[in-house]
Amino acid sequence: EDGHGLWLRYTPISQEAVLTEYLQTVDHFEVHTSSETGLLIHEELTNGLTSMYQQELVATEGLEHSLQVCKTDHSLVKGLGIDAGIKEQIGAEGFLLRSVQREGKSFLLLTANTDIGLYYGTFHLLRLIQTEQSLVGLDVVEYPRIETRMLNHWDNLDRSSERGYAGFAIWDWHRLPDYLDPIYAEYARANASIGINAMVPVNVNSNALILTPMYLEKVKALADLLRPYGIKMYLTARFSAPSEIGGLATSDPLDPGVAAWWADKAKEIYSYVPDFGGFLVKANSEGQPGPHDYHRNHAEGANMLAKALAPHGGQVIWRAFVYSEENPVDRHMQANDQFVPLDGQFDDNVSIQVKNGAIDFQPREPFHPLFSAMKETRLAMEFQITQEYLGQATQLVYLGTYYEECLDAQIGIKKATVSEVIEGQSNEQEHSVIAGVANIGTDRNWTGHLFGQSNWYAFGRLAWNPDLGADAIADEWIAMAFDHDPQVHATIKDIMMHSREAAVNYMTPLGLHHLMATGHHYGPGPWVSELGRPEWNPVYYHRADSFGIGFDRTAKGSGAVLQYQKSIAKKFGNLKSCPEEYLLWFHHVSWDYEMQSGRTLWDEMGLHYQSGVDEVRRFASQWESLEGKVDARRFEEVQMLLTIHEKEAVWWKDASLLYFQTISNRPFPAEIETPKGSLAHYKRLRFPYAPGIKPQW
Ligand code: BDP
Repeated sequence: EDGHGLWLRYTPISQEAVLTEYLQTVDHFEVHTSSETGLLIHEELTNGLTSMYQQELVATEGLEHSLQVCKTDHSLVKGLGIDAGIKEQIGAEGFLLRSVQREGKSFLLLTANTDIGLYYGTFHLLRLIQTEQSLVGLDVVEYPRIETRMLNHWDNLDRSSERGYAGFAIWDWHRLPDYLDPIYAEYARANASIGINAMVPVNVNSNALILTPMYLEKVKALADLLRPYGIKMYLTARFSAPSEIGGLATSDPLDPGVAAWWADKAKEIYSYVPDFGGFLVKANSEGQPGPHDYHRNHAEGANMLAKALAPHGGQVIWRAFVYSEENPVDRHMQANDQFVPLDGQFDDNVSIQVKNGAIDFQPREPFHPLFSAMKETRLAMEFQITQEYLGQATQLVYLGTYYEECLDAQIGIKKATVSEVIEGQSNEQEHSVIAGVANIGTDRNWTGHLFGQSNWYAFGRLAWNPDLGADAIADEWIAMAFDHDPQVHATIKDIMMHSREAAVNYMTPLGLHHLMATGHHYGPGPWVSELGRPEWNPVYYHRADSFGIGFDRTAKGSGAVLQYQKSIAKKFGNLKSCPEEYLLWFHHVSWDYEMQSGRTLWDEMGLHYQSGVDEVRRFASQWESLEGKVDARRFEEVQMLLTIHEKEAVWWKDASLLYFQTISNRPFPAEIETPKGSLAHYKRLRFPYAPGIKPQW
């Protein structure tokens, strides 16, 4: 096995009794819809069931022991007590899976209002079988809690992938529209299996060429292919496109000529892709063009595009990851400073897409204060699936726990959580959006590291239902990605569930952040201090000095903590009540500060680094115990990567602690392993061809 099959391997049922039960429940199926999606359902059920049952399905027709797949308006559904309430509840993408009886015959009914609902229900049923759960007395009502569940690909038109660690981009723009690489359909199916229903194939650092007719032909071919899988296409819109490709003298959003250009462009795009989703925009961030270039604000920019899309039902997804040219007091505060004053001013078809934290996808960040600060604006979540700051494709880090930590965070308004904000207040999920920056590339196993697949999977499952829980999702993924061996399952789960905390510990414990090396972000560089702007430098973030370490964001410091609601600001802003995991995020703390453990901060920090390393060693030896129990190729791949992982964890610990020691002037506690190299050695390391580097503009 090479990992290409993802979580859709459909391995044989491991226990005779379970198989017997399944055969007594479903030994054949009928699909009563003949659309393209209906054909996909047919194919998936045939392949999935025959592969897991290890036998052909019986050739009988008739209800007994069958699975009947049909829409809610089909005659089969009548008289089965499926009322209007359920139909309304499952909506446009949900489904009902129920054991029913008609004329004394027992069968399983899969019904939905749409073909896509049936397709999602198909994968749900197959997942139940893959994870060997009982089908007896089944009664499942499922529907997604978030309307748009999308992948953002940071892929460039030349197939390079910004922050991609799994080879090249899968989108072969050169050979589109005539050559449809089979990987597109495989991609679409994998996404549909976890409910992802939207995608942006091009980088947020955008190229206006994607909006030209030559590329729109290609976009159309891809959109046509994705449609039966329920996946809608969006594009990134370069704000300066009117001047770059439209020949206009300005791209000022308030210029009527510019607005007309975008309105025409939208009309043109819809002539190629009638169900086009809309635009994802990175504006006035890291050198990208935007409304500020014309002294207009984000709302003026976003609304101009929104008005161009509105007649066609399109959406603007405007990113809040702003990173302006002026030196801010605290980069942490920029998004709130720029967006909060605009609350309530965005058009109805605009969502503001906010990264999970205020800095930049760091191994651990408290939730972004914007989630509690804009009550009149639709806020969308942006997670990073690709592991830019979490071990790239050499470290095993399961991110389900990270996503869950953020989604479950209470924002300080009644009992509301971040996920409730994204889902939309008062349960009206219209236009709610959750996005994940994809980790998919041309590598045979899709994600570079086999376990990167679990992050793609976890993102999709949480996007469908933010309450599923990282633990349960890990169980699902392991049961489907590996064979059914309880020891294998338990071992892998233990590794996964501890992996993210381990990474936080050997990289940036206790609230440290942004300490990675320059450019490629591979490995540690806490000493970096000479980059052009203060907030590009790790020293700006850790602020270590002879007194202590950490960024004072309290009222006495930058004041960033005050961007949270009062109760949260109080908790984070007080040294005593601030959770230790965020301590150095919000406070500048003495090296000798007494931690909850009774140790000094310096000692505690060292022990965190060491425990991160120890954990990775434990993962490696746990994995060794699976030799012969996991198929050879995947076993060896992960084994080799764990060797690299261990080296990198040691590197992070050694380089960071040696550097901080030059400032703290304190000895390492006894438990700390002697560093392998010198600080000078670590400072000299260079990686000119590390993957995923951002293109220069
Ligand atoms: C940072 C990445 C950079 C992205 C930027 C963004 O380093 O490559 O362009 O985020 O989200 O994390 O726009």
